[in-house]
Amino acid sequence: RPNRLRERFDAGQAAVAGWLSFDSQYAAETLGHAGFDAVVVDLQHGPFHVDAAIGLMQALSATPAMPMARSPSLDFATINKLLDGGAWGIICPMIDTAGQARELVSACRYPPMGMRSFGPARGVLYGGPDYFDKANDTIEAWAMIETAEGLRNLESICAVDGLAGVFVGPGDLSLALGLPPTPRWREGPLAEALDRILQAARAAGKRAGIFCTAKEMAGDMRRAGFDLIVPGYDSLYLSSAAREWVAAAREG
Ligand code: 3PY
Ligand code: MG
Repeated sequence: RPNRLRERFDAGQAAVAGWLSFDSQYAAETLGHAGFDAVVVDLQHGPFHVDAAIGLMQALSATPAMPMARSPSLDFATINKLLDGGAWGIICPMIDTAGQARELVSACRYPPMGMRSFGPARGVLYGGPDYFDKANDTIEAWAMIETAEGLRNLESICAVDGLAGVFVGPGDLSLALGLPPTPRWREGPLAEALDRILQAARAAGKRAGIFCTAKEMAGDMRRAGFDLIVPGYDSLYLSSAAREWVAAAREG
């Protein structure tokens, strides 16, 4: 399977990922065919658990987009099940310390580099017979920076060996900075934090990703140099398009 994130990164481009919080294989397939390099199945805020996530990743496997998952938390068992279920990368919320980032990397890697248990289930069906040989190198572990403690420990988190990158949750990060959760990314404390995160990731040779709640934010973040851009999410795509259609029908 082509690793679309790596292809983008190697070409010096940003990767663009979709975000799935609907427990719908049809929605997963629809997003998977929309042009994204990857689609992230969100087990933290999406209203479903691992069993449903496997079906969503199966649906994504039938599309050009790489299946990824946001784990509900830093939980070894759940992360292992998601990887065995075919996730090509894990984005883990609320990483506060380098120790937690090391736990995340360890859960994503087979010994001797980590503690992942062998039993790749549909990972091998999706990834192919060389899954074991390639998994430690190609599976991406991303630590979310979105807490006050995570921001304090940013440099040591970025230094963790094997971490693919840091991924910003701007809603929680805004709360951590004492701001309302709707991100104001262009100026003020959030803008300063984003700049700091980007610089710290660069200095450590890591990638930086960010969840964007507006189209303008996605473009700004790509131009700022973020490597992995998540422009919006399924329910936002649906509600914003629906509003436009309603307006067109009433006023167009
Ligand atoms: C945040 O903005 O806090 C996120 O975790 C994005 O889903
Ligand atoms: Mg968050």
